[in-house]
Amino acid sequence: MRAAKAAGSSRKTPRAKLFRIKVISLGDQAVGKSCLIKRYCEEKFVQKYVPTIGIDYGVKPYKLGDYEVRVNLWDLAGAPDYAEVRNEFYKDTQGCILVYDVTNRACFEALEGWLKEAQDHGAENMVIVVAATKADNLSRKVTEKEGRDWASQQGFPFFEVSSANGHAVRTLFATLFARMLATIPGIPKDLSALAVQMANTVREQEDML
Ligand SMILES: Nc1nc2c(ncn2[C@@H]2O[C@H](COP(=O)(O)OP(=O)(O)O)[C@@H](O)[C@H]2O)c(=O)[nH]1
Ligand SMILES: [Mg+2]
Repeated sequence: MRAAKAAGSSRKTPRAKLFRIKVISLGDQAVGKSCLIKRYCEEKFVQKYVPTIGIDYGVKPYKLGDYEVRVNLWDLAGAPDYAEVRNEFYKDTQGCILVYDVTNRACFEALEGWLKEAQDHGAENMVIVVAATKADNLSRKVTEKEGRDWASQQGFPFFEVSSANGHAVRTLFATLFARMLATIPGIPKDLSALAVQMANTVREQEDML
């Protein structure tokens, strides 16, 4: 009796089944890649620009039903001299955020080049979304329609976001993760269904703000 009780009390609740997914961000320097990751992972925003040297990294675990999904986010330095570092970090990547800043036309035009680089590194295996950052800033040089049209020509979801006030950041990530979990081999069907549900809930919550 006592033995059975001891055995029972030492039994831990079963661990959530863990899945790791990897996301990278691509885009010109200073478009707001690190801030987007920081906003999502830490719910923080820093005004001061600290250029990424090589790599910036964020991790965000979240629970979906009986599963835990651990997202590893890599902000790859935009400077061309970091090409070697970027090559290494394309490996095993299942998701990619193409980032431009709505206040800077050149970085919007640079998206083609970034997409080409991603394609050269196996983008056919990646889920890609487009993030138009700094939507809070009034000195805009790229209209929402231009961004949306470009993304839809490529077949990518599009989000205007602000890391400064958090606008649409959670929706972007939840949508990206739902798409990734629907395509990564070996992901259980119920987990991908939960991710879609979560993306819909987050979108509804953010739409109401
Ligand atoms: N107003 C505004 N500024 C932003 C936003 N996101 C980033 N920034 C600013 O843009 C600069 C570059 O951001 P950072 O994330 O380091 O760019 P990265 O080089 O692409 O990683 C920083 O000074 C940020 O404070 C945003 O959503 N709104
Ligand atoms: Mg950075």
